[in-house]
Formats: sequence, structure tokens, C-alpha cells
Amino acid sequence: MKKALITGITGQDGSYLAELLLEKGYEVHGTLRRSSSFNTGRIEHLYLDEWIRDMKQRRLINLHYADMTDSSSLIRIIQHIQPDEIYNLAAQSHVKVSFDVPEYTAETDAVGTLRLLEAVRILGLEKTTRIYQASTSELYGLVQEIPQKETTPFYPRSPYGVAKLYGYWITKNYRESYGMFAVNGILFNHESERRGETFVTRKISLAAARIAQNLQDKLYMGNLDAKRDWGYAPDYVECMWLMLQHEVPEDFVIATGEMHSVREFCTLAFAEAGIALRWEGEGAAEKGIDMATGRILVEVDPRYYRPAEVEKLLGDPTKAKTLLGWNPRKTSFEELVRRMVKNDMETVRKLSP
Ligand code: NDP
Ligand code: GDR
Repeated sequence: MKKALITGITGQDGSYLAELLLEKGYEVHGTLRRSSSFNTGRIEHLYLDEWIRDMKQRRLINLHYADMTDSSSLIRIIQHIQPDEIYNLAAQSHVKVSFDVPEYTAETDAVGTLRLLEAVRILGLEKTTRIYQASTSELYGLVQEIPQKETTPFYPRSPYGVAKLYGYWITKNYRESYGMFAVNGILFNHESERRGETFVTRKISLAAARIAQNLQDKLYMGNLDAKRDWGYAPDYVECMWLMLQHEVPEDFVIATGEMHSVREFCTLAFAEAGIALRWEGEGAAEKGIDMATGRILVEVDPRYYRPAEVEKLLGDPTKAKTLLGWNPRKTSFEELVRRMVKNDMETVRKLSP
């Protein structure tokens, strides 16, 4: 049985990847951070107590406390598990927040990646353990070429993007220096019902559901003109696994090849919740108005603007399609929005008084 370690197993991607690897028969381990309240909501169904484990005889995940800022915790866990594959998903992953905690973001996302690679090397596992590094389309930042592919130059626009740039290069450097099977997945935005609530898609799907059920009056947004290549997270974690099964270690762009604006996402999400929006005004004065009632439901609040913005990202997934046989548009954009809104309509309904 193959053994996998997922750092950041409690996050959106970690939870889907854990499910996928369990299905494939892996022994799955994941890192957990100490927190003052429960942070295992996305993986509770994969983490039951011993008694239930025995009764159901299902393979379940194993959790270990660790932090990307703590080398000793990483070394201890890797030594204990001796994993065949490591998926490094742990990160301070919020772009806007990275402007507020730039040093912590660098510690976790940049130096944290180095700590992990060094741990594998210190333990003498560099020829046996394969490593996936969660790189990002934020590396492209100020766009130099459209669409972006593996050869497009990088120009990150946030402390997050800059920290991930270090993570990208140190992974490549360890591959070239020590012959490690260490690869970068340059993933474009991917969303799901489990997306964190402060990322734009989930913020919109939740607000649309709450407004439709009269539990919220208005949604305040940042840059509505920003454009992203949005995919579906469960489709993307499959690619992480495929990259580690490939004969040679290589970096891949993972994207859908389709781009939409934040405004389009809003319009579609509200429509899924039964509200037809029309847009009026420009920039900070733009408003989304309910066509049926004339009520203003969406307004721009410049507090959500970023010090430096990434205006548009569009990926070219040709390499992943050709070499990994990956299907970039298993789930359409419309289906992604529909699933997120449907899920939030139900969640809100259950929680409402
Ligand atoms: P999430 O923010 O949902 O999950 C991040 C995970 O990292 C959580 O498990 C979190 O723990 C953990 N974590 C944060 N800081 C630390 C730390 N210092 N030490 C240990 N663990 C830590 O991110 P996603 O699942 O969306 O993304 C997974 C990875 O992929 C990230 O590295 C992200 O930067 C990258 N990425 C994501 C894309 C996307 O569109 N989703 C696109 C491209 C790259 P906790 O639950 O306790 O907060
Ligand atoms: P991003 O995702 O920064 O691309 O990083 P996010 O959903 O936060 O923003 C996407 C775009 O929407 C604009 N926007 C808003 N964003 C948020 N969060 N809240 C708002 O109110 C709002 N209004 C407009 C943003 O300005 C931006 O242009 C995500 C993360 O998952 C990273 O970890 C990952 O590396 C990249 O995707 C690829």
C-alpha cells in the first residue's frame, strides 16, 4: 500500500485529495494545525474514532500536528511515515491577507517549502519520496502573455505571489540539484462547495443564498472587473496525483482555458438563487440591481481593493492534456456556479431560524 502525506489536509484541496487517495487505496496522512476552535470541518467524514473505524473497516486518514514554520515537526512526521508521496498544500493562501501578514506568508509559503524539501533530504528520502508543490497562477501576476503557459515569464503582484515564487524555484532547484522527483503544479483558481468563505466565489455564492432567503440585505465587493480562469477543485486534485505518477518530474499548468469576470460570476450566482441582476454605474460607483424590485443588492466597497491587483489570468492546459491525459473542463463554469449556489442555498436554509 502506498503512503501519502498531505500538508494542509484541512483545506479545500487537501480534503478532496485525501478522498481521492483513499479511493485509490493509499494510506493517507495529513498535517493539522493547533487552533482554538475546530478546523477539521472539511475532513470530519474521513476522521472517525477508533471504534467506528473498526466497525466500518474503512480506511481513514491519520492526522499529525505540524506547522510549516516548524522544521522539527516536519522532520519527525516524515521520519515516522516514510511517505512515497508528499503533497505540499499547506499555505497562507489568501492574496489580500498576505499584504497584512507578509512575513508570516513568506515563512509558511516560501521557507516552509524549503523546510519540507530539506526534511526529505536530511532523512535520506530524496531518491524515494515524490513531492508535489502547490504553485499558482499568481506567479504570473502582471500578465506578460495571454494565455499563460509553462514558459510564460512570472511577475507576482503580492507577498503571497512572491512567496510562492520562491516555493516554485526552490522545488525546481532541489529537483535539478539532488535529482529529487519534485514538481510544481501551476494551478489556476479552483473553487468548490468547500471553498473558504473569504474567497470571491464563495463569498458571492453564500451572499446570493442569504439575500435570496432574506437573511442579508447587500453584498459589498472589491474589483468586479477582475477576470479569472475558474475550475472545479475535485477535478484539479486528480491532476496533482497524475503529476506524481508521470514517468519524469515536470511542471504543469492546470487551468480550464476559459476566463470570466467577477461581475459575470455574480450575475450567474444570483440567477441561480432566483434573482436577475442588472448593472449600473462604473468603478467604485457600480451597483448590482434586482431587476424585479429595483433594490440595490451589490455595491462596491474600495476596502476590498488590493494594493496591487492581478487583473486577468487565463491558463493554457495543453501540456497537461497531452502528457497527463487530463480533461480540463470536466465540470463547466456554469455547473461550478450552480453547485456552489445550490449547496449554499441548502446550508443557509438549514441554519436559518
Ligand atoms: P486553503 O486555504 O483552503 O487551505 C490551506 C491549508 O494550509 C489549510 O489546511 C491550512 O490549515 C493550512 N495551513 C495554513 N498555514 C499553515 C501553516 N503555517 N502550517 C501548516 N498548515 C498551514 O487552500 P486551498 O486548499 O485552496 O489551496 C491549497 C494550496 O494550493 C495552497 O498552497 C494554495 O496556496 C495553493 N493554490 C490554491 C489555488 C486555489 O484556487 N484554491 C490555486 C493555486 C494554488 P487550517 O485549515 O488550519 O487553516
Ligand atoms: P485570488 O482569489 O486572489 O485569485 O487567489 P480571490 O477569490 O480572493 O480573488 C479573485 C479576484 O476577485 C477580486 N475580488 C474579490 N476578492 C475577494 N476575496 N473578496 C472580494 O470581495 C472581492 N471583490 C473582487 C479580487 O480582487 C481578485 O482579483 C486565489 C487563492 O486561492 C490563491 O491561493 C491561489 O493561488 C489563486 O487563487 C490562484
